[in-house]
Amino acid sequence: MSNIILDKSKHGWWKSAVFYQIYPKSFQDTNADGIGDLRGIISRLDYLQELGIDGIWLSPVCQSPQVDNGYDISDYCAIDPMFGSLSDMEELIVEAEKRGITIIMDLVLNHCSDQHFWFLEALKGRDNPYHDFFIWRDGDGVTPPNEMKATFGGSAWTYVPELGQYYFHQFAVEQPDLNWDNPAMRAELYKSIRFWVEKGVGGFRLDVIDQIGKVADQMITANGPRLHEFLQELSREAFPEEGLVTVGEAWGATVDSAKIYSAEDGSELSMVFQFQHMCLDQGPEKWDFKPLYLPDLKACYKNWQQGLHTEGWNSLFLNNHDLPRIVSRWGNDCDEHRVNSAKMLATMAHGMQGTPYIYQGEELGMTNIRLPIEEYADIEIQNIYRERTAAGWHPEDVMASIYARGRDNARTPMQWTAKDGAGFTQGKPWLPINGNHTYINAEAALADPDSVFYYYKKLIELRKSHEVFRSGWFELLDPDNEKVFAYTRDTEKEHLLVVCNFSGETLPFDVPERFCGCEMLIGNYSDGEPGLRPYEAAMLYYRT
Ligand code: TEU
Ligand code: CA
Repeated sequence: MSNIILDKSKHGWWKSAVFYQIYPKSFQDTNADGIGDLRGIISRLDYLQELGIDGIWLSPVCQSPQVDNGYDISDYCAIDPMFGSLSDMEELIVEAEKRGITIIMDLVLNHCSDQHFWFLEALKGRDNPYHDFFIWRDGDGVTPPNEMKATFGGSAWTYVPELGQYYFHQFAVEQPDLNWDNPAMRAELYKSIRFWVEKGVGGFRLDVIDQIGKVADQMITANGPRLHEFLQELSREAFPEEGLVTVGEAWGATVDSAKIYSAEDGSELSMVFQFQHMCLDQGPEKWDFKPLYLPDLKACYKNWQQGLHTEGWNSLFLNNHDLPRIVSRWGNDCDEHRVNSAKMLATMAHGMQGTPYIYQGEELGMTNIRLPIEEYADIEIQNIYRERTAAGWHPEDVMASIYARGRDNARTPMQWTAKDGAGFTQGKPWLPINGNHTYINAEAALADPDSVFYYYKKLIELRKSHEVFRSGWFELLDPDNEKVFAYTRDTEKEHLLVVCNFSGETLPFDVPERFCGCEMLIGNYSDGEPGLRPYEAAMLYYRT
């Protein structure tokens, strides 16, 4: 079956699309330096076309000292030489387009790198024109302006003795926050966005976009008072084209604010990444994790599915480069259940309303990894290990948190083959490759008609050929059931039932009468036995 190619000039085309996230450092290396690169992505476009995706969200490839793997940009209009050249990027855009794939770049607009020309200038003096591109407060180097903490540990204020001032940073010390209250700064950002639009980029993912309106003095990070004003200006100045797709990362989004972000008039963004479902199995901090209570997840989805229906647009994701692998988190990554639980989770997510995002390796059922602390590369992991052990935590407990929640779980190299280097590199990979690449890899998946890969391919095809996925109304069945997640989607003409067993047990399940005996669109067990077997998932469908 050849892929259905969407008309991408029209507002809203993304409602029928499925995107795929590439974390370039870990996708495909072509020059044996152990780091993925743009030519590597070009060489794998046929694979992505086979999967059937419409667009690639490419994590940052701009010039960067790589303190936070490219989320610390030192030049918004240059490609980091580690990834290749500007002409490689241009070739990627053209080659992807030939295969019906749009490139979506990652914009990091809340902060930049401390090596950016703007910051280097800002350090030269209070009168420098770039000084006000950042957020400064006078101080003595002993007591920071307030108690705010940075996400990657320590105070959110770092002192510069030469200036007698602190600068504000919500993330690492090397990621100074940009001052959005300065219109000259905003205008510079818009210019660099236009640079990429003119190169043919089809859209953007906007890093921590809900934090650009921060008010450092009032300790406000997300959802600042000028946030929506800034977003509307950004949209007017940088994204005037109808067909550009924009997705904002917004940990602080609620159903109500998502309606504003994704308003149908296109005044802000196409959609947001909201994280309420991703926070259900953690304590007040992400490192303090607890088991998922399935009724909470179901209630959360119900709230979003019904809340945004016809009033906004959501994204659907279970993984990204900051999150642990979903099959290890909510599925079961032991050999017996890995494949079925990976398919079950995909069924749950892809049956809903919104635009699905698949994170590299998710379509293979890639799993979490456990490494000794010194082998982790992530700045967040290293910092939390240092902070918690210094505060008296037992190292084993800290490691347990890192195994469960650490970002490097998602960042180990893509597993292409069973060979040494996993077909990812011929050199030494920048982060260890998961040992299970000997049997979890793309080559094996492509040779097995029952693989997780082909299951995702089919889910993508179904979304494109059945309107109900795009517009059907969501109803939750059996909300208190702790092991089964079942819901329906209905349009006037089309009716869909999605059933997912989140447990390793065989359970009874009564198919609602109207779905009895109707077509099974997809399922992870091939025969039609009654009852729900371990991690069984199915979609039943009829038309009226
Ligand atoms: O992440 C935003 C964010 O707050 C968290 O996901 C963060 O990465 C961390 O896991 C919280 O514990 C975005 C990017 O996706 C992330 O990779 C960057 O490190 C971060 O912004 C800073 O740019
Ligand atoms: Ca390389």
